[in-house]
Amino acid sequence: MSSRLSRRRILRGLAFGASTALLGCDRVGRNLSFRELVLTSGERLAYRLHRLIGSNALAREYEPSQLSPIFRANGNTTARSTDYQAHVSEGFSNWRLRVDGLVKQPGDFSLAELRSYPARTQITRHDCVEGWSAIGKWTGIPLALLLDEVQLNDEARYIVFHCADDFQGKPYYESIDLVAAFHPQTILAYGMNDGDLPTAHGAPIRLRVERQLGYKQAKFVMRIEAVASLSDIGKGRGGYWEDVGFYEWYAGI
Ligand SMILES: Nc1nc2c(c(=O)[nH]1)N[C@H]1C(S)=C(S)[C@@H](COP(=O)(O)O)O[C@H]1N2
Ligand SMILES: [Mo]
Repeated sequence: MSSRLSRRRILRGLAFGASTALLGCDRVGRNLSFRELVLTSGERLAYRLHRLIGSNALAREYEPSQLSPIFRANGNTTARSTDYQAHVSEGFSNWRLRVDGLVKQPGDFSLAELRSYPARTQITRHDCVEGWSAIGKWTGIPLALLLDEVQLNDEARYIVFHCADDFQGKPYYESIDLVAAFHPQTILAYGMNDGDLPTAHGAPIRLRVERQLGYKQAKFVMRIEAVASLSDIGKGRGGYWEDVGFYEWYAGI
């Protein structure tokens, strides 16, 4: 991330924070310790500022009239694995979301079960680091509801999203801290623009973590894992692109 972008993020973080009361929460407060992460100095500063002054700030939401007529699909637009292709042909009726790791009640959730929870719908702008944005409408289950269901252990610090797709055999994955995980706009979306989430956009579910960049919005999520440290996953940097060394783990906007 260029220092210019980092500075811009910090300024935006300050603007957010100025209008936001400091909200304390024991669970997410613990997450302020990020010493095990290898962050660049600009990233570290942006992370600290966002976390200290704007933890619960909401991303801007838009009106239906502002929806982008075309929302492009980016990165992988399907997963090649035979497992995933079978789920597509079965309409995801036999698909289950595995939720495990540092949780008291690991579980497997069908799409129907995920849809049975109170849903949240939000119209937000997706910003890809490659330089394009689009406004879309997302409907899904707040991640906080699911995490409350499986009950995190005290040691849990990050939530990892394991995806069905890969690049040259390396699976796509992403991770967020607990502040982002329990943020009210963080949802597992099964709906987009009033329809089912299309395959190209990550069916059956994709993460929406609205205050971060596009590559954090994991598509084709198959398994959610609560962990104490990111170091044992992939190359230990918290995501596919982070491991490649292209993008930073903390992608606050
Ligand atoms: N599983 C998976 N998730 C992914 C990607 C991907 O290739 N695979 N690409 C990321 C990137 S870089 C962006 S910009 C968005 C694109 O989401 P969209 O296809 O809905 O536009 O998904 C993100 N999540
Ligand atoms: Mo992206």
